[in-house]
Order: sequence, then structure tokens, then C-alpha cells
Amino acid sequence: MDNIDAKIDELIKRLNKANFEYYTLDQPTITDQEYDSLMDELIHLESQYPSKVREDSPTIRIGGEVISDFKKVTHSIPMMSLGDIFNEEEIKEFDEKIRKTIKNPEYVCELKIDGLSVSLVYENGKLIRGSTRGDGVVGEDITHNVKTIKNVPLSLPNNINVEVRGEIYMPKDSFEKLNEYRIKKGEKEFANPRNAAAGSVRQLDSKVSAERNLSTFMYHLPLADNYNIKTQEEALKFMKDLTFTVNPNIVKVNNIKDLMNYIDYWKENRNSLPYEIDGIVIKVNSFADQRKLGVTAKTPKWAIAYKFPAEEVLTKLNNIEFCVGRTGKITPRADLDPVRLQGSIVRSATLNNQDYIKEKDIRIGDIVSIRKAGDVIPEVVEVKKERRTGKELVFKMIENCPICGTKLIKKEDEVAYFCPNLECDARNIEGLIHFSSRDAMNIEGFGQSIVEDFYNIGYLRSISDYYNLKDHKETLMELEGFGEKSINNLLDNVENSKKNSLEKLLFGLGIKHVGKKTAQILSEHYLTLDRLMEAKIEDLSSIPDIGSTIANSIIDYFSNEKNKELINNLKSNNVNMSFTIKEKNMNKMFEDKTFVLTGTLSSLTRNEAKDLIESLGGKNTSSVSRKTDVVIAGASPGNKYDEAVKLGITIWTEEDFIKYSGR
Ligand code: 0OX
Repeated sequence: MDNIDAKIDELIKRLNKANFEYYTLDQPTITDQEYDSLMDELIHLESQYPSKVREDSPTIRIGGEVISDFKKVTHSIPMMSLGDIFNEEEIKEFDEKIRKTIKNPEYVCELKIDGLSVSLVYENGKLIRGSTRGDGVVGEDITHNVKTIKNVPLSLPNNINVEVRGEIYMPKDSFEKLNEYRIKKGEKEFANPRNAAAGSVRQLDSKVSAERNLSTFMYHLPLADNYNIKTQEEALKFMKDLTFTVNPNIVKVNNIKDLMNYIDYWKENRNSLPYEIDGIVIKVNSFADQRKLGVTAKTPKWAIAYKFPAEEVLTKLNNIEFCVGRTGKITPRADLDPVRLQGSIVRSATLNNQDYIKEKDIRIGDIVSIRKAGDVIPEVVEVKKERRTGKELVFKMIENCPICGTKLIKKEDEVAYFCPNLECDARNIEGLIHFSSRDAMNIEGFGQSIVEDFYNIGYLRSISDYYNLKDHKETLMELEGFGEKSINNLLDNVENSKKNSLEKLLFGLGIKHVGKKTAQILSEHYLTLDRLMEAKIEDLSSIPDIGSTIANSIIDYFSNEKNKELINNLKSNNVNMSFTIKEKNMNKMFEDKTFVLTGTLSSLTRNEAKDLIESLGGKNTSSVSRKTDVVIAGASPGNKYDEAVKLGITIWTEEDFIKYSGR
């Protein structure tokens, strides 16, 4: 080892030690300034001697590695998930079941951290891989991002081979700061710290992830036997000694009373923690007992997650407002005094529709309790009628659109009212926001306020205007709050969206009844927008999962002249209108699918085509039936083609076949 190596070695040791003391032990022994100066020294040395940059160098935590795709990782042992229970009754049942196999079970109770599970693999004491759970068998490689998490050790105190599992989470304060920043930038807020953490580890650029301040707790040692470890309690201590962060709020109990005390304590005090928990996990302590109890398909029988009831808080309802969706649907919304609820500040809640308000007798000025429905959208649960002062105002449904003034209509079979005006500004704006949203064209940066601004100045009135914004660049740059950089960013994002696959465009058009899943089915079936536009009602209705309501709505949409003009405008702006398949999913187009060939192929013989289908995992058959997945039609196809149309089977041209086979 020369002098430089020795210096680098010393710096890494000191920095990793400082990091551990700060982030894991919460007991720093050096000042921030000392840390920064050691870090500067190391950065400087590494830039002078790039070949000497070590895998476990703390400079890696700054991020910078960019990957192009997430590789799949097969877990050495499947990553199990936990069964859920919700009340004391079910806890007792769990305990009774355990007692049928184990005489005097001892339980370890842990907080259930609300994040996403991660597996960390170390070889010779060095972190070599971090991966998500995925479906439990195959997860995604997120090593580049995991290495930026400050309390994940990059190297261990000894040269051990070990896999540990735990949770990646975003602390509450990091979550709040991140959302404040996103609001400022006109980006959509994350609904909760868990989604924010999941979004952060799914970044291709590790610099983004590094800035998100994620953290971890480790709680599972899959191959404990290898280290002669006999209990969960010992496993936690073992991981702690290896410098992993293990949650300190753990108890060992052997009776329901103590278990319930632990649960009740944390139900009351969860808000005092700097991270979100959504319940507690009960685990049989002894690994020998765990083995006796065994596992079910996906969950262990020796552990269970008790989930806290959804948090409810009281607040004052100040007003009832009405939102107009892109279909014209009117949704009443409660304007609330801001309150903190499950990790975020809530200012409004959905009231669903006028019947909901009437049934619950919700009045303006009421004190109401709210909770998050499905974890994301808050809803009003009940009115605290005993707290009424008499000054509350009884709700009255509006008769005209709050935006354009058009008289609202109510269809017989629907509860909600609708604004029937196709030119209504609110409907247009919502339609534009929908087009740029993530599941549609994913044009980042076009949140509510930017779309409204661009709409009001007249540059973004129709979907195709997104692609003409570049012609107004100079004017847009002059707008308050924008500059060259931010407008360039927005325009780049618009430009990139032109390459999207058909299903994103189709969903983005906002055709009534065509949701994300339907858009996917239609795109895989027709492959191009032109073919979909030519489809007849009977062709559409014969596709599995496409009913007559959807089929009619599609026919309606494409027979409207205005919509045809929109499609033409998008076409002349070079927006992609074909289904494109990612290379990694190429095989999925063939695997376990049944094909029928008809007509003459020009670039390969029948036998070559059959071999190609089979080499990609597909099956070639001779006659068309409901079981056929795809008919490949060459020139002058026979009646197999007509049969396929009749049965609503996907039809590929020779060109499609060649494209999807990757030849
Ligand atoms: C948590 C948590 C999740 C792991 C494999 C079997 C039991 N979210 O905090 N899971 C587990 O344990 C599982 N423990 C936890 N503390």
C-alpha cells in the first residue's frame, strides 16, 4: 500500500465511522465542519486518482451514478410479506393458533415502519446489492440508490457474507420539505412518506435519490442459521453489531396483556416518532418455533402485522366548493381548517356527491372528523353534531356550473351532476392536466397552476397546443416566475413525450370510459391509432374486456370532427401513434401465447416464422379459435383473417411480427 492508498484508507475509515456515529448511533463525535473538510480531502484525492476510488467510499453517497433501466434480481430466499389483522379479537386468534403448536410462545414486537422493504447483500463485508421486494421472488436492483442512504453501511466491521432485510423510509421532516419544494416547482405533492420513499428509490439518477434523505431500519436476517443465531432478538442484536440501524422500540412479551399494552402505547404515541408507522409486527421469537409453525404461500405463520385503524382527526369545515372534472362531473369538496393527518397537511376533503352530504347532514361551519380513504384522498367521515352552535349553514346543491355558468344536468342512472358545456374552461383545463399526467403522456412540470396560466394566456387551449408551446418560447420566458431554464425544461419534457407508446396517448386523450387498463388492451390489440380509428363497433365489442359502453364511446369519440382534427394535429407534430414495446418485455409478446399464420409472408418462409414464434416461447397453431392470441396476416390472407376479426383477436401485420420478435 503506498502513501495515497493509506491516506484514502484512513479518510474512508474516519468518514464511515463519523457517518455511523451520526446517523445510526445519533452520537456524533466530530463537528459538521470537520466532517466536511475530511470529505473535501477525499473528493480531492479521488479526483486526482480515479483508479483508487473504492466501492465503499462515502463519496458515493453524494450520488451521481445514472442507470438506464432497473435490472431484475432473483432473491436467494423469497421475500415474504405479512398477513394483516385489525383488532384485539384477531390478535387473540393469532395467539391461540400459535399456542396449538408452541407451548409457551415468546413474541418480539416491533414497530411496523411504513416504507418499502429492501434486501441488502454483502460479500466479504462490502455492500454489493440492494434490491426491492418486487413480487417476493424477483425484485429490482436499486444498488445505486441504496448506496446513497446515509445509514446503510457500505462496508461492515468484518469480512462477512450476509444478507439483511428491512425497510427504507422517508422521515417526516424530509417528506415535508420535499413536498414544499415540489409545490414551489409546480410539481405534484407526494401523498405520503411511503410513496415518496418508493418514488425516490425508483430514480434512475442516484443524485435525485441522494437528495431525498431516505433512511432505513433492518429487521430480518434470512440465513440466521449460518451465524448460529437462534432467535429474532439475537438476530436484531447481530445486525446492530454489524452497524445496521435497528429500531430501538422493541419489546419481548409472553402474554396478550403485555402485547396489548405495547399496541395501545404506540397507537397513542405514534405521532411523536420522526417517521411514520402503520402498525406493529408480532413475531415468534425462537427460530426453532418459527420452523415448527412454517409458512403459507406468501406469509409466515409465525408473524403477523397488526394495522392501526386509519387515523381520524377533527377540523372545521369552512366552506363547500364544487370542482368540475374533465368529463364535466361536479364533485363537492370541503374546505377545511388545515390539519396534519397521516404525514401530510390536509386542507380539503372530498364530499363525493350531493347525496353524501345530505345523508350525513354536513353543514358549513360544522366540526367534522376526517380520514384518508385508501390512504390518499381524505374524506369526511362524520359530523360532530354535539358541537354545533346553531350558526351552521345547511348545504344547498348549486344549479349552474361554478366556472362557465351553464345549467347543470343529471343523468338518470348517475348520482352526480354534470356541466354539459364542452367548451367549459374547467373541463378543458382538467383535460389538459390529465393529458400531461404520469399515467398519460407523463409531461413533468404541467401541474394545475402552470396549465391554468398557459390556458389563460391562450397558448394551451387544446391538447395539441402542448406541441406548439415551443413557438411561444420567448413570451413564456418573460412570464413571472419562469425563466429560460424552466421553460426549456418544460419544452424538453413536451418534446420527449412524443416518443411515448400508444397506450399513454390513448389514455391521455381522455375518451370517456377509456381508463389506463382499457388503453393498454386497445393498444396491444390494434398496435396503431389508425387501425383503432378504423375499427367498427362489432370489432371493438368482440375484444375480451371491451364492453358495448366502451366500444360506443370510442366510436363516438373518433367520429367527432374536432377529435379527428386533434389527431391530425398531433400527427403533424410527430407524436408517436404506435404501440412500442420495451426490449425487456419483448418476450412477453410471445411467451405462452398462441399464434396463427395466414397469407403470404415476404421476408421469411412459413417454417422460419414458426421457428421464430417457438424460439420466443409462443405456440404456433393452424386454426383460429377463441384461444388464439394473435393472428399474423401476410399478403392476401385467407378466411382465418375474417375469423380473427369476428372473434376480436389481435391481428399483426408481417411488419408488426418482425418488430416484436426483435429480428
Ligand atoms: C416493518 C416490518 C416488516 C419480514 C419477513 C417476515 C416477517 N415494516 O417494520 N416486516 C417485518 O418482518 C417480516 N418486520 C417489520 N418490522
